Parts: sequence; C-alpha cells; structure tokens
Amino acid sequence: MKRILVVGAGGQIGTELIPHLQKHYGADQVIAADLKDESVTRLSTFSRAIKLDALDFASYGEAVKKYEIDSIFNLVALLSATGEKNPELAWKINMGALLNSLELAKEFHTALFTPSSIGAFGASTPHDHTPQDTVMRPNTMYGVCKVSGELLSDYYHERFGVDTRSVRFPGIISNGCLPGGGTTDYAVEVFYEVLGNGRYTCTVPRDAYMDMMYMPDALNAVTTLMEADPSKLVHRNSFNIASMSFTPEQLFAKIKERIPSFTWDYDIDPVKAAIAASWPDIMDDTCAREEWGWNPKWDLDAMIDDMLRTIASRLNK
Ligand code: AKB
Repeated sequence: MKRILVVGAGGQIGTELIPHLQKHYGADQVIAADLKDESVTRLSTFSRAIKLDALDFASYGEAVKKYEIDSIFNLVALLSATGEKNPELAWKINMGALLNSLELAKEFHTALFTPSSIGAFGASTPHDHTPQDTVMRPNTMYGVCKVSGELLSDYYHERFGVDTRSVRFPGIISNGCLPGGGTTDYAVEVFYEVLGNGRYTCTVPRDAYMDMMYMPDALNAVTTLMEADPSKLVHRNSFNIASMSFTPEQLFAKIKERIPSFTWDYDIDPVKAAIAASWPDIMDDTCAREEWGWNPKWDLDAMIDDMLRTIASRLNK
C-alpha cells in the first residue's frame, strides 16, 4: 500500500484508521475523504482531506486517478439501528458506495477493504462460536447489505481479480469519535456518561451478549489483513475476528468495580433488542488466526481501564 484513499473517513473507524495508516505508510500517502463539510474540516486538522460523495462515480473516480491511489478503504455505511429507520436509504448508500468502490478498484487496479460485521449473521446462525462459514440470513437491512457486500466482493475477486479483503467487525469500542446509529453503541456511550454524569440508561437488554473489540485491535486487523500474503488467504470476504464478548450488565458491573458510585438502568429499544438477540454471542475466528495471523491484544479489563483513563483525562476528571 503506497497511496491510500479512505472514503467515509469521518466516522468512528475512519477517525482512528487515518492516523494508524499515516503511522504505517507516511502522512502524505493517506487521503481522508468524507461527504460532510464538518468532517472534512475536522479531518483536515490531522490529514490530507477532501470532500467526496462515494455515490458520485465520476468524482470518486477522479479522486482515485488524481491521487494515484493503489488502496481504497470503503467505510461508507448506515449502521444497523439507523438502517432500520430507513431501509431503502441504507441499501442505496451501503451498496452504492460498495459497487462504486468495486468498479473503481477494477478499473484502477487498486486493493479494496470494506468492513463487514457481526450484523451479517441472523437469528438462524449458530450463536456460540459462530463458524467462519455458516448460515447467513440477517433480518436487518444493514445485515442484508453486509452479506450482499461480502458476496459481491468475492465475486469481483474471482471474476475480475480485484484484491478485495474484509473482516466481520464486532461492536468497536473507541474514544476518538462517537459511533452513531449502531446496536453496539451503548458500549462506547456508557464511558462518556459514567464520567460525565455518573449514570447511564441503556437501550439494549441487560443480558444481550455481543462480540466487541477495542479499536487498537480493530486497526491492526485491517492493516495485517491488507498486508497478508494473498497465497495464504483461503477466505477473503469476510473473516470472523473476535477478542471479547460481554453483556451490558457484565460491562457495567466491571465499570462499577472501578467507579463505585456508578448507577445504571434500562429503557429498552425494541428494534435494538431484536437486532442484538439475532447476532452472535461470540464468533470463532480460527480462520483469521490461521490464514493471516490475527492475534488480538486487548481484553475486557484492559480495554475498560484504558477507556476510563483516556476519556477522564480528556474531560479533566
Ligand atoms: C452496529 O451496531 O450496527 C455496528 C456493527 C456491529 O456493525 N457497530
């Protein structure tokens, strides 16, 4: 990877992927692109940044050509809970950005990373140690897009030789930029609320087990997979990756061990509850470990300590 374009860079993952890529490949080699003016302004404080609508094939193509891009990271997506509010828009954005990325990767011979998600699975998937290759019948538009995206990305690899690669991200926990519109967002929000107000109201049921991951492991997954020897990859789109799995109640109890005054309650969002119940409790990531050396470093306790320390120092607590 020498010249990198990250589209949809202003979100939770992009905001931290940009510095990670800059560190590995050089600040000048990374272009951050986003549709929103305020995101471009924020990104431009630490990166080369451009305004770009990934659904506009012509201007997306011009950017790939102008900056002589050899690797695209397509992070454009409406997440699971937002997607259920406007499924048609979710399909249009998620699949439109992916199809344009695939076509441009084919035309300009670039590599392409597009994240998939635990959302690609559904209620009929085995929830415990969810296998790499298993039943995938999601019941959200976000999940339908993820499964379709995985198939389409494999198709472009097999039919046209495009170097497409992907991981199925769990809920990602981070402190650079808040997530928006996801079912797993509670696991980020709680840290800001506990340090801000000492209390939190959770919209996901207390016993909803979901795979989660701390951002540094997620970023390493992306670059390790993109650097992996292609001859070792049996799979491509997309790899299960796992590092920790917990329920809201387990996370909150661990936070309370550190901040005894913390209190919480629940005000369940039925849409999020149904989504959470349909997703894996914990994925089996053996293929990622064997095919490209996936090896997460952060567990639940280390993640909680780091989140509390980082956010507290930012809030001057
Ligand atoms: C969501 O909750 O929608 C995302 C995801 C797990 O893909 N964070």
